[in-house]
Amino acid sequence: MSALTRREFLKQAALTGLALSLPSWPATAWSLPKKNGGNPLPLPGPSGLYGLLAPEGRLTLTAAPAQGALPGRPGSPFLAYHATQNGAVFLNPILRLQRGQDFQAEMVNSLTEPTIIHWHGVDTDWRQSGHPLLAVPPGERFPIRFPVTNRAGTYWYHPHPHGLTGPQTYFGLASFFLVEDEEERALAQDLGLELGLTDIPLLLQDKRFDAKGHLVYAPSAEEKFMGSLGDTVLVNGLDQAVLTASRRLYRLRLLNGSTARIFHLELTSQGQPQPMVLMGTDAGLIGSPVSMERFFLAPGERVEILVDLSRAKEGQEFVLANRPFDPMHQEMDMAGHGGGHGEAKSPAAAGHAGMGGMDMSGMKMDGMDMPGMKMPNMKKDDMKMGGHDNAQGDAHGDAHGQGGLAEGAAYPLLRIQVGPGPAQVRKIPAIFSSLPDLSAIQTGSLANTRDFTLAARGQEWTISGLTYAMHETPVRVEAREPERWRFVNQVRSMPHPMHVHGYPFRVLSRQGSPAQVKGLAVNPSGILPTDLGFKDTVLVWPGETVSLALDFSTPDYAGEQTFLMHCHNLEHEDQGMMLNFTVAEGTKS
Ligand SMILES: [Cu+2]
Repeated sequence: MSALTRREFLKQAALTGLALSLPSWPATAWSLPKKNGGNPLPLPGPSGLYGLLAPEGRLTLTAAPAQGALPGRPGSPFLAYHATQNGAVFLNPILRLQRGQDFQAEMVNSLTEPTIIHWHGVDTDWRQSGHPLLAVPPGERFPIRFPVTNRAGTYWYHPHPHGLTGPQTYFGLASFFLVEDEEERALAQDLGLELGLTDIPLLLQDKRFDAKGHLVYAPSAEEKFMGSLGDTVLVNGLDQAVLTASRRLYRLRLLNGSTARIFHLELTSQGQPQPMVLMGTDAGLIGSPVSMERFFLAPGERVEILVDLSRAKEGQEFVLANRPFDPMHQEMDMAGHGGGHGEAKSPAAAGHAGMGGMDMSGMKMDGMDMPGMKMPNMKKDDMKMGGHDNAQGDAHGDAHGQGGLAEGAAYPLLRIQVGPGPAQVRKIPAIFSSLPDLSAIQTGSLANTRDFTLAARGQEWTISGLTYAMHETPVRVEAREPERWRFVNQVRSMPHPMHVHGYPFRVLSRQGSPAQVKGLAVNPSGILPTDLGFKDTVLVWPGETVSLALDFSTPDYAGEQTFLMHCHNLEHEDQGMMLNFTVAEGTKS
């Protein structure tokens, strides 16, 4: 049995093996009727799937099958973190923590393969961060304990066993880890926001279902290289979701929990773009509000936006949608071979293709001005690309659309329907947070600069020419000082969302950005609105160099640390686009 076949076998076993030993989740609770052409958006309640759970004491999180827990998919395999508190039963609870709290839990592995929880973006000593070295075998437990020291923000948790992060996350193991602090509480009160009602976590994940409505995940070699895309986008576990809203302010906390899909989000009403006010990024509030019309959200990233519906009319509909963009899968471009991707299997699939190494952004097609845009359902043959040879890269029209949803296509994610009732007007404050000024970092001394090159080697992705070796530490941070890290993506590449464990970072600059990205920049350094806050995951486009500032003195963990940096395209991560880095002992040692 080859390693991959064996892995596939283990995965299937994980999904079925323990189903009998745990009570099956009542599927009928989620057999939701479609209403107004959509499904009511599941909002986090006091229990159940994605219920709100503020831990009191020590929590048990059991990673286990939860067949039928996915709304409207009664027979589908699913995995979830099971928890109970005060008699309430939760699956994938949205954990709600207060800064300063001592978080205590125990993970129980009731899968049939190793697992471990990564607290994504959360400050934890490396031994608590879900390093794959610490994955526990089936039937075993892992103690979790750390003080919550992060600033308030939308963090999350998901598995991190090496080679299995993609399938375990895909089959359901993921949820939010929301931290609150004084600043956050004051702001929420000011804006009249209530978590679960008007402050809504939205988990965005694309999935693929078979004819029976069962989740499937079986990426081909090509999909492991490119990332596996689903044909249905779920919001909090449900597709075609509709939120019935009041005429007031809403905060949406968007988390891209897909394995590979990048979203390019906009809000429209009656075909017109509507402003979204950026409030926070991966690791908490930004300094001041920024109005945006669109933004990219890559796997692992979070964005918090405010949507003001106080001036909307009763019955008015808003749509949170993916806006067409060039996914820039350029890994084969310019080489003239274009092999390995096969022919486009359908017109829709062609929409996933890269554009022959050319920066399509801003190009004119048939007289149309298409800034950073392509026609998702257009056959290559139909495209006339004046002045460019379109011959090469044609075989590039891969089948990533998988008969459905090309990454750069236009499609709705969530519809918001405005209900009756009086308007409640709240003023958005001019300042959200006393975020440290970026210029202080730029002018300050960055002790060291490290470059990490992102490139393909054959059918695998590498970081500075390396792939993951569990027991090797190719990157050693010897002094706990601020450093500049630069992710340098090749032109003949694809977008890689790079995630660094253990230390939040600030984005200093973007160079060589494609036009569809550059057009969003807020300053001469090329950074985007969604780069303005603290981050833990940053999307690096083909040809781009993204510079980050990391401060290895904060948090000041005790003893030498061994953290990970990796691509958060989970197929890439599982295939080894990941490195260990160590940080030398600090003052606490
Ligand atoms: Cu990647």
